[in-house]
Amino acid sequence: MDTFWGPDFAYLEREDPEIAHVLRDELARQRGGLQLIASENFTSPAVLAALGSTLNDKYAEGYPGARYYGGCGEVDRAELLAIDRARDLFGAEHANVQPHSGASANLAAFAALAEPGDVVLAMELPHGGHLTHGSRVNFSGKWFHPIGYRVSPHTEEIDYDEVRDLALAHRPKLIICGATTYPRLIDFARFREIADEVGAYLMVDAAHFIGLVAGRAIPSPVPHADVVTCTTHKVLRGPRGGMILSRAGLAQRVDKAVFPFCQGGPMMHAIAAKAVALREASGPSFQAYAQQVVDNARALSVALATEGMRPVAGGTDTHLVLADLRDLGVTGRDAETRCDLARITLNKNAIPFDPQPPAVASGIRVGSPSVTTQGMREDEMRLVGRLIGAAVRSDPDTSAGATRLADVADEVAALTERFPAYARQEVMA
Ligand code: DSN
Repeated sequence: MDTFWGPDFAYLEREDPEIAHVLRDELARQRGGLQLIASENFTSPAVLAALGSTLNDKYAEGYPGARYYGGCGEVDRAELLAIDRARDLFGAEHANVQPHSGASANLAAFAALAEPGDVVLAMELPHGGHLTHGSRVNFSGKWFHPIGYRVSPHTEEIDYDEVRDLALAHRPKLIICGATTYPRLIDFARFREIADEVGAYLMVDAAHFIGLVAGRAIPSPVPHADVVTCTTHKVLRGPRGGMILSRAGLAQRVDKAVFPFCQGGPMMHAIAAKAVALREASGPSFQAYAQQVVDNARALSVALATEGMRPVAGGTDTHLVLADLRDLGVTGRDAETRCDLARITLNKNAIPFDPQPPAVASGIRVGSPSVTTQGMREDEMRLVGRLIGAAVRSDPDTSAGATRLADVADEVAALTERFPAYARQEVMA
């Protein structure tokens, strides 16, 4: 008897060759290029197995032991394991593992901690924040009253005195720290002091760096925050999804905000996969991985600087580098396109006080989580920096540039062959 009905690629190929083709091509793309999007990673076969399982089929609105459907005994066990593992790994009093994404987790955190119209103090999007931190095109900016803080024009780091001044002037209900494009450490204790001074809740959006916290490579926000929201698919290397950690006193409010306020049925296959990833992240090998992610990002930052791409904020303490390309006279948009032609996947990104609109941007953001999962180290980062520099300087509309981009693509292929993604054949034949 089957004990597990797992991903069967041959079956999919027979049933739906068109979609099977897409899956095959995506695997080839991931294997054949450098994946430097700072928010991506390669999940393990065990995580993918849990995702591709029959837990997908189960409706389980509610929480373990208190569901609105029968037959939830098995999925309850998965969710309880995920909750226990999250609490243990992060030393959190409470964990909710149901948010479908980081944005859903943030919506629920707002719902738990604030009312529409309340003042929320958070980092502005062009300075490294997130859409859900008060952007006018998002619920957070439409339903709440956002006040934005910026990085200092001198250091390109958070100016904590400015944050305090804004907090004292605007008396926010909620203060948010945590960013998508901020390469330096955040002083959570300082944010806690400011929040206490004005009687605000402190929410840390740890989506980008929670994996580094899990791996003990950077300090944890958990002791300082009322609520920590995060994703599970970035450095943490789990399934696409979200999670909320909180103080015990906020547990009920957080749980009710996730379900029934923001979401209906939880994705039990994703929750099982979160449990798998949290277990993987709790061992010493993940700590070594997380430290290597930071070491690699630092090496990449130095290599990009050597190529004339100025690291914003002077470098990095985390998994990502934001590089200013203005000295090369190339926009972020052109750099992204050129790198793509050389099989280097990264994203254009606004730099602080960017003179360009976001769709053009003056910078690129690069991250080390995926290449570190492939086993690359500092030597390879120096090579990757050189390849990015060569690609960014090559204009594909000239024959010399097109030739150079093809040469870089060959060098990328040689590198990824030495450090293959998904080398183990059990993922897909
Ligand atoms: N889209 C994510 C990122 O790339 O940073 C944040 O939501």
